[in-house]
Amino acid sequence: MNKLTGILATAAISIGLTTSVQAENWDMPTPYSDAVFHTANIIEFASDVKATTGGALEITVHSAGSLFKHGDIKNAVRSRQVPIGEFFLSRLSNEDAAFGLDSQPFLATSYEDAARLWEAQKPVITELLAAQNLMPLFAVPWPTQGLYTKKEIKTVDDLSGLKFRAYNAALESFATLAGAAPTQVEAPDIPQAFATGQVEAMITSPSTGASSKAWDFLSHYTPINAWVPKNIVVVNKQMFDALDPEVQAGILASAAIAEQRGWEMSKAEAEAKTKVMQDNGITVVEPSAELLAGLKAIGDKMLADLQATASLETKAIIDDYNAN
Ligand code: PCA
Repeated sequence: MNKLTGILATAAISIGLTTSVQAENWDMPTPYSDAVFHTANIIEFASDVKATTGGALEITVHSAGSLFKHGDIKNAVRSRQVPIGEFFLSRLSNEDAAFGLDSQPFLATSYEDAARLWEAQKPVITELLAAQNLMPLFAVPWPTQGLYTKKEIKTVDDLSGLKFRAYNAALESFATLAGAAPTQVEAPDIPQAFATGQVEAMITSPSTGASSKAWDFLSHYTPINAWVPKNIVVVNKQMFDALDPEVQAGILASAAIAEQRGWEMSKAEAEAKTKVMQDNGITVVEPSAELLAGLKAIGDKMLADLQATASLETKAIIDDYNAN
């Protein structure tokens, strides 16, 4: 028995699987396609929940924005249209800058940084979400974010005027400050947006580069390693609180395992998916010192702007993170 099966078996025994419970079914909307490791991790989470709750709770995953559009998932959970869902955490930065810190350029750029930042963010985010009757279950990072273009980018000036795909407000500001013209496009719509000329450059992970087959529509990847953003899975607190304590324990045990497994999957992806892109003909270019300096200057400006308006709690996250 491996460690994971052991933990699950212990959880299953501790909740007394012999008692017959009325099985409950939960629909779970997620934004990304089945080809994405986050979705694979969530499908395993759902199967772990079934095991740890002795079949008392079954979660049906609806991927790629098929049940609710990405932008509607949080409110669907909040309003109890669904009990559970996944979304890109920094999308909530318009509610509070605390949610967006993992997308602040060059604040946390490695998995170690990202783990420390999540530790610092978690208590504040938990409280902010609780005020909306939401509870975080687990958060998993994407690999570091790199630059995708149709030509080599040597300096920030080379980005000037490019139609740029964005996925949140921070990336939109970053692109604007770099002189590019951002447009919001959801991940499953990337190939179409490039094919129709709506966009011609983007910043995202090697995972999304590979799952959207970036080689079909661009030629260069520059690993600027600018930030490590996370997806979060949240549950409606009222619906969670209404469950039997044993079922709650099964969900929490499965969530802890999913978080650990997700971070490992993400680490494995970074290199593997960069290779997939290379194998498909994309040129991987190490960023020039000049490009990095220019992008970091934009990050500095964004951080100063963020700190000028952030709440005391959010500023404390940054101080905590920088102190450790
Ligand atoms: N992929 C997602 C979010 C961050 C990432 O690496 C996307 O591009 O939408």
